[in-house]
Amino acid sequence: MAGFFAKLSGIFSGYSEINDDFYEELEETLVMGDVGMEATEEIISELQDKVRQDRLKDPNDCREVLQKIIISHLHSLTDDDYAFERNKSIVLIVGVNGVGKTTTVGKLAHLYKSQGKRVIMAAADTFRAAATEQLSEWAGRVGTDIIRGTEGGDPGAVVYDAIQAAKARNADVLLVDTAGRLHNKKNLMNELKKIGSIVQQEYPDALKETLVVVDAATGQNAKEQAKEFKEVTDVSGVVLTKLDGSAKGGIIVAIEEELDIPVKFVGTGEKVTDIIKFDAEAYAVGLTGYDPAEEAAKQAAEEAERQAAEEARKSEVTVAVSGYRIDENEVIKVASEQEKEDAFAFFRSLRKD
Ligand SMILES: Nc1nc2c(ncn2[C@@H]2O[C@H](COP(=O)(O)OP(=O)(O)OP(=O)(O)O)[C@@H](O)[C@H]2O)c(=O)[nH]1
Ligand SMILES: [Mg+2]
Repeated sequence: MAGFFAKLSGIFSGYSEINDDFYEELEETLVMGDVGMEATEEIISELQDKVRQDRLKDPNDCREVLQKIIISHLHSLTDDDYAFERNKSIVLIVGVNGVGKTTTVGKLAHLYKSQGKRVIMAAADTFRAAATEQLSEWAGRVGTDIIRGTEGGDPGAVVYDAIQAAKARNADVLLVDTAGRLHNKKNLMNELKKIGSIVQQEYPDALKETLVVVDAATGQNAKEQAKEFKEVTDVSGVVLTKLDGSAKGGIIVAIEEELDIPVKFVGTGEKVTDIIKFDAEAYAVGLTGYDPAEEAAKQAAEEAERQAAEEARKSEVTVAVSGYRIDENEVIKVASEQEKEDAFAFFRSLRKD
């Protein structure tokens, strides 16, 4: 990730004026960072408008503007977007193979369990050998119940059983791990539709959240995958995994801009605690290097320094004034023998003129 973030936030100090080269490098960096052509062009054009309008001259002044523009291209997530966390809910974790679905189930289970919620996992990836084992390991590690099916069995049946268990055990959150690969894509999508209708039928009073997991390292493919899932299921959010190892990360803007799905979680590593809720402001701050909190702290520090300098200057003035005080007694009192002689010599010489 450092690649894109460091590069973008470093551009501003590399130019002494806002010129075509500056815009070009900015554009290239955004595109290379996976922001995508569409969003990049809009962002640059909005920046140019604002620069013209406010007659900005210093590239550094673009940081704040760009930060705000980026935020405006992202969803501002509210509590409503995470309503499933506060209500009885079923969370379907979907995505193609290897993106980090099972790991995300483990991380979310840990997160909610640590908040005192009753969590149940459903191992609905019955297709891949060892998938259920992998989820069972997570369940053991986190300390949650897990509903398992048989390998090659019907994922719909697992979801059905899990819903009955969730009702019987009064679970707060039911997390469903699904397969990333079936015999073909059509099968996969059909399976998800089937799971969706079982949920609708069996658990209508639970809030349904469908999170599509995509891997940051796959760039534009991540966006395409999210799009395909959006077409067949009610995707309510994206989990972007492996942002820790990615030199990019602009795909968040592309997904939100082009697909209009909010990124709700970001995977930041392989550990159970390596998941964060996405925050548009923190993201834009990281990207542009313009940090209002840091800026305020810097200004406060500068003001304190200025005041200290002012105090120092005042006391210097006092010294200077007292040093030149036209008070012979005072001068005599503070001056050394030599200085006294010099003063006398001076006044003597004046007298001679
Ligand atoms: N660095 C990093 N690795 C991650 C993250 N999330 C998942 N992984 C790793 O990605 C690999 C695949 O994760 P899984 O959770 O098995 O992915 P999956 O989508 O369930 O895969 P299938 O079940 O095969 O479809 C594992 O090695 C995880 O440790 C993340 O946020 N950061
Ligand atoms: Mg899996």
